[in-house]
Amino acid sequence: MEPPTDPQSFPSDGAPTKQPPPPAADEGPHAYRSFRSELTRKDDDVIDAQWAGSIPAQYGVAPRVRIGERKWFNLLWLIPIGFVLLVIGIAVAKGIRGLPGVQTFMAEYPGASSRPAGAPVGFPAWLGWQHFLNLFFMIFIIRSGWQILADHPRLYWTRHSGPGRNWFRMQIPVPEDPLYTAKQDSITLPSGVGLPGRRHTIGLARWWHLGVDTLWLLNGLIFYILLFSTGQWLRLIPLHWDVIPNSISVAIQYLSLDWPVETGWTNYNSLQLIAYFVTVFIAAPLAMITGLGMSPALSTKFSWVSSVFSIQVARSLHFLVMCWFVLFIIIHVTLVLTTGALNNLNHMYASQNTESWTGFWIFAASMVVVIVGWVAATPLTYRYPRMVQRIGYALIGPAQRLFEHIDSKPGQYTEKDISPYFWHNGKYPESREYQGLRDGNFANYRLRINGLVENPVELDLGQLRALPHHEQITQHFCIQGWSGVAKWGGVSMQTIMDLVKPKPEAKWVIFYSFADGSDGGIYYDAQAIEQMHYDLTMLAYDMNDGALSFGHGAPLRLRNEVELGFKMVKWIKGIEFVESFSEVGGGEGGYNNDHEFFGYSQSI
Ligand SMILES: Nc1nc2c(c(=O)[nH]1)N[C@H]1C(S)=C(S)[C@@H](COP(=O)(O)O)O[C@H]1N2
Ligand SMILES: [Mo]
Repeated sequence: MEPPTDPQSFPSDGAPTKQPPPPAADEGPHAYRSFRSELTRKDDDVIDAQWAGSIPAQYGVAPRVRIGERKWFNLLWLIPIGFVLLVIGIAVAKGIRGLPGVQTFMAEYPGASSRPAGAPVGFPAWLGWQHFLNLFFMIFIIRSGWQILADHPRLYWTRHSGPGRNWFRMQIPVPEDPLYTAKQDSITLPSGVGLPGRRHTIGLARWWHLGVDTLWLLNGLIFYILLFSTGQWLRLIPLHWDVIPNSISVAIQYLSLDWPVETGWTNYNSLQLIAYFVTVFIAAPLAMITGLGMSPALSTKFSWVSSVFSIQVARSLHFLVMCWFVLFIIIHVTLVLTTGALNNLNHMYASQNTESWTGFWIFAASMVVVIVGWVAATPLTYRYPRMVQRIGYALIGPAQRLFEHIDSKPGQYTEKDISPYFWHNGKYPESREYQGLRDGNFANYRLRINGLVENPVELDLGQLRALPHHEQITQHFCIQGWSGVAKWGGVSMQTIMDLVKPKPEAKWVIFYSFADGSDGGIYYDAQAIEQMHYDLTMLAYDMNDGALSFGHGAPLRLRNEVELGFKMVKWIKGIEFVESFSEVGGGEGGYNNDHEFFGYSQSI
């Protein structure tokens, strides 16, 4: 096909649509004009009632788990059930403890493996510091994690995250409305629980989560290094099979309310040892691995892993790891405070094995820091969201940037992997201009591609369809956590680049939508030009072998499979090549970045 050089050479067929405003005299033909003037900055960088288009609070339902096909178990029942089980456990333990067989067993296995040769006694100061930092970081990680979960309050074991497939939900069943969006599905958490707290603050929650994760992992790495270089690891890893009978013995002692003598200074009891081992060496690494398992860039790169271990398996496991940590914290704190609190607090907070109050006061001071951090985090985020975004990016950016250059191969999915249900998301176009085009079956649609290119063009759908056809079956990763596989048909961005010939100074590609974003002003997103050359970056006009539907972005949307869904602009009206996105819109690299503090690139 001859590349159309004169943008005016494709006259409209005269259907009644609202014409774009005539070009200003100094801007030349409208094909050369930018859509930048239709963008808005965020008025005020604070979070208040106007947040996310004044999204109203919406409380979900108490968490519940699916049993069988359609029965749901309300997890609040675990509270009375747990209590009854505890009472029964105590009765059973008290009953059997006097039995001769049990007594012989407990005499043989008093509750701890012998202290490994060479294992140090006591706790060094660094351990106390790391213990505190770990706790401090985890508060923000867990709270922001809950906020992220609340943005799509459902969990699945399959990548096809459709209605009825969730095994866990904190939301009513998905309504019938075919255009119901994942954003509508998000819920509000009770105040003080989620971080930052308001409904749909996932952008900021992610900076907290990923930013503090970086610090937590760094702390953990130092912990591992020190553990292994000081011999402390000997106290934290079960080295003999007798930990199993010993831990059963300890469980009987706890449950029968005749507790084992606390010996943590020299040697943990076996149940304690197993709990610490699981937390340090299984749960913590699993938290990181399952976290990374949700990354679009890594999932398309390591397709052999993600084909089995899908984003939803990762997300569900990530949630269960959180449950383990929360349960651990509750039991651990209870036991620390009930098995000789002063002595225990001295161990971890004052590195001494005495009954003095020193450890208690250091602990109390550390709790003040924790409480202040807990209480201040939300108001601080509401007042300085841009700062949270910047600091979060400074912390996680270096790791995230490693994954931005992943040009994945097609072929991970086939027709049989296509999801029966694909969530809708975002704000639908409402403009008369778009409505007119849609009424005319997009006959008057023109895609305007300009900016720093040698050959600006306007293409109608016929011309787009005449370009070499590109097809791919890929998985969508929404920042909110849902996913779905679809087959996309259209034009590779490489083909578009060959046609328009970007100038060397073009570094970013802006995609403009017909639709407004939630705060007004049109939706747009900036994409790194490097990613526009990738195999899996395309403009789609077809989805699952039919023309792209209204809800999914008709007539044209972007697919860029190394990034999260919000970057894939739907209802595209224009593409502009620029040197830097800082002069476009609010200057942050996209609508969600300007208005909801997302990042300009989100490969994880
Ligand atoms: N114009 C526009 N494009 C958009 C959005 C939007 O709000 N407006 N939402 C984005 C988000 S958050 C996602 S997850 C995907 C959803 O695409 P889908 O509705 O086809 O699933 O579109 C993206 N593109
Ligand atoms: Mo999304």
